[in-house]
Amino acid sequence: MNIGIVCYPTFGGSGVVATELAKGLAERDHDVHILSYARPARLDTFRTNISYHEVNMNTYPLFEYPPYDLALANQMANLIEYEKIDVLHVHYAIPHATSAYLAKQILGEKAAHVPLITTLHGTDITIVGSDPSYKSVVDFSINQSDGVTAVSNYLRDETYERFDIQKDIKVIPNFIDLDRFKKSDKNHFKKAICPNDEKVVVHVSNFREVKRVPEVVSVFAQVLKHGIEAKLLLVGDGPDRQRAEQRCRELQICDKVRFLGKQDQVEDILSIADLFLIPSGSETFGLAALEAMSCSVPVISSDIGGLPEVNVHGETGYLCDLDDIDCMGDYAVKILSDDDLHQTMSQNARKQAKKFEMSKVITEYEQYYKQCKKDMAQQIT
Ligand code: GMT
Repeated sequence: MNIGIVCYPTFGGSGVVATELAKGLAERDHDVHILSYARPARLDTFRTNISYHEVNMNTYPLFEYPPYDLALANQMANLIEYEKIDVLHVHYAIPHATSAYLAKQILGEKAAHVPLITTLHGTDITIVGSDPSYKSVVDFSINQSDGVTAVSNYLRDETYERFDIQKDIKVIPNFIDLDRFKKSDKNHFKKAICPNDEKVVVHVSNFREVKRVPEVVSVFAQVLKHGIEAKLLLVGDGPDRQRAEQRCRELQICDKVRFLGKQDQVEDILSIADLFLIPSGSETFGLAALEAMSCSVPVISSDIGGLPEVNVHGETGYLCDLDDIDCMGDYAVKILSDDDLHQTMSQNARKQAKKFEMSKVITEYEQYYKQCKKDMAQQIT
């Protein structure tokens, strides 16, 4: 198949899922065209059957806000007309699903055989998409898609709850490359970071408010309070970094906390981790948790959104009520001070990650593309 994939170029979340899907499809001999405003972080090396198309936006003195969605629609229409794509798959509804609808309208009959598939990822539904300033457009664009998928059961249910959706939403979960994300020997790194063989607690995110990074620091402080020698590695960057640094200063634990910034090889850091913390206020799936689990790292998360579909309480780690720092601190101490429990949970984490194995999920997407194409062909005749 000749597949168009539209995504954000981000280091995490939907950008990663879309790019890894593109790479997986290309390995199966599909031709893939990726459309984004910058080269996606995970599109690292040249591949013969992946073409990257950067969305070109002409600025003009009148535009205080250059209309990205229009430039995107224009380029999508070109992709359909000149690259002859069979399927247009957009990741994150805003504005991708809307631009895709417009592209198809522009082409009319010429695009009638090309299904528009929208994958809902998270805040496009739960936060920004539900905001009154976007809600009607999101509702409309989802309903105009020929196929709709969501990355968790929670997100599917939440979409039906918040919007007036007439379409079937198929759940296709996020996935993991088990060969890349596995525990490997990084002893030199561990020695450099933890010369006294301290335990390693890790958090990875884009440091937005919803990720609760200062709370990660507070949970970690409880670990130290219980006399456990440990280091906290914070991976990523974003708006809440300063608040997290401030929390370290308030708790006087800055010497135990390392801010590593954005990193490409997260699996190397996860390889030396003993525990992963993800106390998010909203999380439709929690890809970062899955990456940790695939590296055999137990997870402590908040009990919200799609996280319980990934992290199983008492098996792969623990789930606590939102913002219950004491609960997370107690469980962190429990895991880090009991070697047998830690080993069992590490093994369970890897086992659970295997349920989200990449090739299985890519096959689900391939089958869904075929199904949507078939349905469209029937509609036309
Ligand atoms: O909102 C974000 O953090 C970004 C967003 C995205 O679409 O890039 O992340 C969401 O999608 C990820 C991939 O499907 C999920 O693993 C995240 O849980 C989800 N984030 C939130 O719901 C906050």
